Amino acid sequence: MDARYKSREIERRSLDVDGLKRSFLEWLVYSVGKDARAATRRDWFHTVALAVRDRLVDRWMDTTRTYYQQDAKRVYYLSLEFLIGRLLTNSLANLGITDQCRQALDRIGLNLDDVVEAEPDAALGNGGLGRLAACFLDSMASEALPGYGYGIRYEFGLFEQRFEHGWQVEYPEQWLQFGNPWEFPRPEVLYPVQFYGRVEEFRDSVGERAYRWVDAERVLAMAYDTPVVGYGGDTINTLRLWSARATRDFNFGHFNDGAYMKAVEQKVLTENLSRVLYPNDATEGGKELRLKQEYFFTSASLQDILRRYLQHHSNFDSLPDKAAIQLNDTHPAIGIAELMRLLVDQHGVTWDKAWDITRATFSYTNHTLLPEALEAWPVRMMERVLPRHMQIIYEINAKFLNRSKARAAGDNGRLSRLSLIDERGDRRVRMGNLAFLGSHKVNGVSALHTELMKQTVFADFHAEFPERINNKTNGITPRRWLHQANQPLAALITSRIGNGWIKDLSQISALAEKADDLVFREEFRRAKRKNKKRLAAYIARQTGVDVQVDSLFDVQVKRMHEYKRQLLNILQAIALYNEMRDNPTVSWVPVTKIFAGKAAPSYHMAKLIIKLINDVAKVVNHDPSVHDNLKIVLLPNYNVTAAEIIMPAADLSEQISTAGMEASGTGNMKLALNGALTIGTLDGANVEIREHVGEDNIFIFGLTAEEVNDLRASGGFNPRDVIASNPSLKRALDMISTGVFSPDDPHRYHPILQALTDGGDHFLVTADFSDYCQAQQAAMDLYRDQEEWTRKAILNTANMGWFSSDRTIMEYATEIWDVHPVKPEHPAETET
Ligand code: Z15
Repeated sequence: MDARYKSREIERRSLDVDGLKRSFLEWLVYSVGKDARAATRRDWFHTVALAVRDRLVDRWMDTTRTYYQQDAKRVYYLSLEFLIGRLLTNSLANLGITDQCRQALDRIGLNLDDVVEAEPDAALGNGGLGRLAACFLDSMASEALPGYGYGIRYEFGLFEQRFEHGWQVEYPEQWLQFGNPWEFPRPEVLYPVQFYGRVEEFRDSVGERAYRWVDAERVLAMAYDTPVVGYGGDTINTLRLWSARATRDFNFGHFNDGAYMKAVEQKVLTENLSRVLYPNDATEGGKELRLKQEYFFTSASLQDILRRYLQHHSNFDSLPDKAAIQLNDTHPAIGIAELMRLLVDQHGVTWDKAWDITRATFSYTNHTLLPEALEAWPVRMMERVLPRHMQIIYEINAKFLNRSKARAAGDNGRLSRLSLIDERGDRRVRMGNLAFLGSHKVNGVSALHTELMKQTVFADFHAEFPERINNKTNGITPRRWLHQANQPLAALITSRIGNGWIKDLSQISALAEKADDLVFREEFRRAKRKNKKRLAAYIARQTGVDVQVDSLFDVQVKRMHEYKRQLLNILQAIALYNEMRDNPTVSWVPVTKIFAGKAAPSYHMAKLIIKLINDVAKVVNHDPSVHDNLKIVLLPNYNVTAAEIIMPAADLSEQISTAGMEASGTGNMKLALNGALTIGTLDGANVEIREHVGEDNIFIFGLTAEEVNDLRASGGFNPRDVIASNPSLKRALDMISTGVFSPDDPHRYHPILQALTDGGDHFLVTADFSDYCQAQQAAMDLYRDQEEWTRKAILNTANMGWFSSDRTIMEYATEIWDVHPVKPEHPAETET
């Protein structure tokens, strides 16, 4: 044991069962302040979390100190979202003390699984983009990379979704209500962030033109740190989240009677900045508060990064050698103008030098091609909220456009597309263009998406900077998504190939040869069945629907979005329902259709699709004529915690977006890694999943991205013709339009039918319907042959190693960031 441990009265570091047990009892009494008889499940969760936290603090400080002492190059991952979920299971597993903790709790008469259930799900993100950031944190720590996450400590995470009469209703997610044992408030780490005001021009000491931002409003950003435990517990990195605080003027101000209440009101308004996460996934609202959130956390993070850099350096020349800053989408792209402002206005660096440093420091990840998701802030708003940044953006733009090849070629169309300002209509700042121009590398998140970036949104920039765009196919952490979430399968895998796969997922390919082993197949099926039983119990608890464990679990879990085409899935469900009723004597493969996902509160079409799924489910689930061969469930409040139950239990993974529209997808990876077969279009990372798992082990259907593009370009698609020529589609749509699923309001689904017909079926639901139904039929047919199905499922798990976020993060580290693993140094540890 560490020599440091012994000198302490309380064993805050002991990793054995007795030490843990003593710690729990100490913490319960002296920190939670409860007697064991009075303690609730939540009290025990706080107790255990605090005791576990003790066991990582030393190594956390060792990690931070080592980075500091070695002046290591750090990478800073700036993200408006970190969808981290619960941390207790994760901390225990990565520290390697799950079993000890379970036993220690046993001895107190408690069950670890119950304690785990008392932790709120930290939902500081919407969907894929936020979860990717969380997987990257895990991988950076596990690969010993000096990586920091920077974001916002939202008081309210993503809303809680409930269904009332089948409609989505949103409730506030109060994850901090009972305190957060994982965070360390840092009231001394405080930076001012300004808004509004105006810019004054003046002459500096050598007579040069210079600018200062005056009369601005000030907010303080206060840091909260959360340790990020790498696998094995050696590296423990930091996630630093900012919370808005009113300036100290308030605390020290003295007010006459009227002014006091006004000042308090002002304080509350100021602190609203970090109150709530915007609930839109891949759509942009253009709200001023959102712009302020983006600038708030970006500015605080950059000030913190520069402060850390200046501990070892006296000028900024080597900033790019010591700091890599990754922009997770354009949300922190204002950081490019902010770093220019800090360097030029605050630190007296010349413009050209500052620009070289900025570009060499930043890189940018694009996550979508959807036009509605591309941020473009009105110039009038930006001028008001961030007047100095608007000037800087104009300056960057003028210098760039002056030198661009497009100008040389006299190509004004191209020049206007390259501009940072969209001059059409109300003038807007194109944040994607700013991010591209201010970065040395720009990446897409799957091979297909990266190619489409080159051909579409960034075609002109790609011509101008042909080396800048690169691909980094997304990945997922095998720790959370297999080792922790799927313990039956994880144990089975380890029993055959050892546990090296947890750290190096490429090793999982050794399972491929077990696909032909009948005993292994049987055990693989048994693990899946166990997970399905757990999900069935969860479904029963959440929805009251009883599902057959041995039915085909057909799963579509993701944000509700038209391009993801939950509508295609539910239409196929209606068609299958009709077939089952028409042919009651056929022996059908029992199918359970499982949906889950939130719709943005203002996305009416997505909310209507939720209601449709719930309405169809009600009819189908109560119809005795299908003999329980079809069940449909829409689980409420999909989040990371629900995903951890769902992913391991799926047989079939629905990845059915309109080709060309899903940048990557990552749920597709979680499901395939857990042994689900994919039914999907050639979109996003599905293309690469097919290459890895093999085309015989995946159900691909539908138009390709190129075909979608051609079809839309030719304008030669009439959904009415397609519907007329497909009786089962026509029947399904007629049932919806005649109110079979909504007898109380037969016209309820008119907007959906409208979109599929007169609306031109933008997402090509009708165009892909028939091919999709055939692929579904192939899946059901295969499911009858459990041996063959299991063989393919095993090959999916075995061939998904490449999709580890460890692989992704090491590609970023070597090809974009130039950061290297740094092993934490532990001061004088002696064995006893
Ligand atoms: C988001 O979750 C994604 C893209 C966005 O532009 C925004 Cl604002 C949110 C998703 C993509 O839709 C998904 O395909 C991708 O896998 C994920 O980001 C991570 O790259």
